[in-house]
Amino acid sequence: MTHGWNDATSAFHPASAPDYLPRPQLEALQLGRLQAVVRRAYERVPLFRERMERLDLGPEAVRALPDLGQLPFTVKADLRDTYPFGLFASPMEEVVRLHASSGTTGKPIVVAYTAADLQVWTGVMVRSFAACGLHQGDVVQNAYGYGLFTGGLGAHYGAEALGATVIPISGGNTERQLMVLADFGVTAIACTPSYMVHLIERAKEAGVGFGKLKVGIFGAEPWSEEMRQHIQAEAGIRAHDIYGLSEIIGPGVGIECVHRDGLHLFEDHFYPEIIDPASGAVLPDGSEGELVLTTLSKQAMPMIRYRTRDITALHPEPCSCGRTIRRIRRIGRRSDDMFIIRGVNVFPSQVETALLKVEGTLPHYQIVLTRQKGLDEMEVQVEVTAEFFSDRIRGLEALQAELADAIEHTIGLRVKVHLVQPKTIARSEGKAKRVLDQRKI
Ligand code: DLL
Repeated sequence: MTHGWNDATSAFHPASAPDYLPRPQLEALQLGRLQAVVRRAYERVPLFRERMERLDLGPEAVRALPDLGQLPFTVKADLRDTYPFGLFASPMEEVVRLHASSGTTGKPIVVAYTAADLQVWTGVMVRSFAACGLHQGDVVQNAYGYGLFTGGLGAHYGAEALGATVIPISGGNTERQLMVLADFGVTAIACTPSYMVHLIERAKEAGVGFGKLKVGIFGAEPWSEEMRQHIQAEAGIRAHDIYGLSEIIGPGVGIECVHRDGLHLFEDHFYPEIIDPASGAVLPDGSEGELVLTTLSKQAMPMIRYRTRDITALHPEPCSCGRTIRRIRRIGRRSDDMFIIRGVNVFPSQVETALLKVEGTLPHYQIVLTRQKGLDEMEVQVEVTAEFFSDRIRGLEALQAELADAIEHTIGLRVKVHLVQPKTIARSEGKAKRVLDQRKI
């Protein structure tokens, strides 16, 4: 039997041990943690307590893992409705970090970590990097954005704790990224897959190579198998898919091992269920549905049955890497209307909120998503009012800038705004349409 750490294809790091626990031992650990986290949420977070009381349930209702299925779901709107700190289960003086991610309206959702939560996060990121075959001696260029986004700091702490050398370059400034990649002996890069495709394009144009790069850790947005093949062939590396979400911890909820046949979920900290998005019923392993996650060890912001909206399936079959933690299929789509541009989550409703703040436009708009040179672009077409159109042609540019400012203020991205004549946007086609380029990557 292989335990992974003897397996030449997979680097073992002592922190990876929970990946290989025998199932009964893992399930006993999960149950103990689940009971504790449900109690903590019930005792400290009014929203959880009220919802459970409404169903006549107390924390003692969880006697076995499947009992979790009786508990109410948590959704993104719950974070928005309790903005900013309403779901915290720790007093502020125990919270050592805050991050934020876009919500469905103008306000972001806020997530919190205690010192122990940061250790859990660092631990799952160490296990993620180790699963990609990285170890001390590797040089990691961390091109996920640093700041309120969880990608940058999450990957940073994990790579450092692994013992690797971290280059905290953050996102953007492609010329400098390419220079650092070649000159600093970088062996692994962490960024969004769309940014990697962009780096490949620019490297080609500049006639530069990827030096010692051997591994890429790509996530924060959906990407296809074709895109993986493209990246691997063009950059000469092994591309791994990493999954995570702010509400649960950030990056490091799951990752592909070297076999890259599904993402191993760090089940000792995040308990997965797959549900039918319409009825909410729990589905058996192997069925496609929405991923629901419960944090088993988070203190500052426990999440009970959080509906991720991400569509996948849970695979219990053992993996040839020896890990006993289950895998999920790669995520290609969501059950809601959120889309992701350059790693930033965007809801059409946020764009609408921004547009409605500006006079001279109608509530008719369309978001056009394109992919050029591997980078996702977003353009917003906005219909102007008839009066505005006839009276103030001169003012159109100012209006365009005002709308771009309003959107940037709301979603944190500068996008193109295109004004169109009254009555030209189809009323029935939905708010967002995706126009992919020919290369289908
Ligand atoms: O994107 C955390 C992250 C950072 C993951 C860096 C991986 C790497 P949020 O900004 O809260 O957190 O966005 C979470 O992004 O619900 C998915 O819809 C999507 N997503 C994240 N990773 C993947 C992936 C970070 N590997 C939302 N494949 C999630 C597909 C992904 N979608």
